[in-house]
Amino acid sequence: MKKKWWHEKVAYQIYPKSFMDSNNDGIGDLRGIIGKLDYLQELGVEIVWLSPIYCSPLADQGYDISDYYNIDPRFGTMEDMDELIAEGKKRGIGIVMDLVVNHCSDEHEWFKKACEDPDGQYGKYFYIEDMKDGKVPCNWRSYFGGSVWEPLPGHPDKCYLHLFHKKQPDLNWENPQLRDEIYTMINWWLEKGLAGFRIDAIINIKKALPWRDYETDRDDGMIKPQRMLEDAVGIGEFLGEMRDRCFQVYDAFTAGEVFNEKEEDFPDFIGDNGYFSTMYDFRANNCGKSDKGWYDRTPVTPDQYRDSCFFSQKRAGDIGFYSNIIENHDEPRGVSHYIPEGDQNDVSKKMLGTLMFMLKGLPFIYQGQEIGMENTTFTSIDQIDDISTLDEYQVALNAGLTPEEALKTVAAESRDNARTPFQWNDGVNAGFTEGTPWLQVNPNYTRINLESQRNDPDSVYQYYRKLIALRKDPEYKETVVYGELIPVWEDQSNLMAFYRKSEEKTLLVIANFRREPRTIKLDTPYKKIVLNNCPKLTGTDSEITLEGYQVVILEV
Ligand code: TEU
Ligand code: CA
Repeated sequence: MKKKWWHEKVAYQIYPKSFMDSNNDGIGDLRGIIGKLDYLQELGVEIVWLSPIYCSPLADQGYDISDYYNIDPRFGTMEDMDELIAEGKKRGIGIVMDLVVNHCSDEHEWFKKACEDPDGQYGKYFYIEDMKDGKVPCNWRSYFGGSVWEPLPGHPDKCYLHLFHKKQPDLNWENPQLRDEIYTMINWWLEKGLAGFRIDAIINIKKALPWRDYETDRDDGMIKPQRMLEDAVGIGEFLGEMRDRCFQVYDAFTAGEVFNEKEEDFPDFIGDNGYFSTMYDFRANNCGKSDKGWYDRTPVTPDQYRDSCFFSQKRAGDIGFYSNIIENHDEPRGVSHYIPEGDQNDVSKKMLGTLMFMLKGLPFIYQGQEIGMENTTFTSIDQIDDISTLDEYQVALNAGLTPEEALKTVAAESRDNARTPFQWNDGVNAGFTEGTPWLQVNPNYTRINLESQRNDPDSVYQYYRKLIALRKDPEYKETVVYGELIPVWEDQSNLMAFYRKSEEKTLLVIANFRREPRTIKLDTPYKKIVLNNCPKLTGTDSEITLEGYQVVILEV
């Protein structure tokens, strides 16, 4: 594996709508982010990905772009963006934008023109088909529910494809002219000095053609798009082209949001000269998911968590770097999701953080994770804004759950859990805005907020700073960043332990992933405690007793 400029860094995801509101309209914005750059520098992150801020009707919170070349006025101006890039650079922070090119918005000029003239140039930018006897071309279900086909406005005899929401028409990557448009746009942004892109839902750009029905997986007669992806071949031609014509030219950092890639293609994605620099490891997040919907999801056990992480680690091996996460804007908060109720506290939060940071790969913090933000409470479906959650609520009702049960299941999984405003302090609206926040602040902000943690050496925040500092520490850097990962004691339930081994050093990470204490006999005595999420470590240098959710990094 070739060493890359970004390997040693720590990355951070900002969800702009919920980070910091500078003008009190209730919506986070670019000036809000600029005002918090010093904070991000203090934390120690050097790559910052912004979820989309382009012009958008915000049907899917900006993942429906109506103009790739402009900033949505709710988020700010192009001058603000240029300033953010420049101010970031001064602080050693590279700004990464979201690249959403599987689809655009139905309010994009291209789509409007396609509706005007489906047989013209812009009609070919999309997938537009004739209805045959009122029937759509195939039985695929959109990721957000319902058919992937929607009647084309103004042309009731035609329909267009949308794998996501009907306000997100899929772009036709088979059309070289469309691909040219996209590459020009990417390079226009890179030319501005962006560090790179996070690349949205990218596996979906290659469809299995011609359209065909598959065997249904629910009572609705439809089938999830993932089935079609199994049959789609040739995505590499598009991704290789995009790399060569855009990313490679600028040595840009790219993080792919890749699901459902083919096993044998993995090295092509993130190996040396891969399509992307890195891709997210979603294996643990996907544990317990059900084809039936969120309501049928089962909780992730500590052993499943560990096995998922180790599986991915083995897969990435010496090929490339995964980006490791416990949560993002599409997931519930990691601590609420992976730690049983009653055990969600500073100790278990620090444990999850330590495991994430000590896996091989690029640690990617999601905003608020560093202060231990948790899932919020939803007492009514009206408090939920997210289209995916609203769809899953309907799916749960259709399956026969009562409204109360349906709300309970989707509240635990809702993407809005991660999208509540950042909790800066215990003042009005957690210091996020003086206006009315677009999504309610988590009521626990008086207890969990940055201000109360900033000067507390034992806080989750200060612990994350230590994790980040360890990754940069000249003494440990080589081992933490590049050391081989060797799992140990995998036969012990609720224990996640592994060595990180370089030529100079060996570190041993041991996490007691349960409430009860446990005693562990080490293979060799340890020399030093490098990090500990509890005040002390009981035992001797070769036999230690860990408290519930205690994690230690030992030098052996
Ligand atoms: O997500 C793509 C995706 O496939 C999953 O995240 C999933 O469909 C979704 O979370 C269902 O709840 C990306 C973005 O991260 C997400 O926010 C967007 O909604 C989606 O693409 C469409 O652009
Ligand atoms: Ca604002």
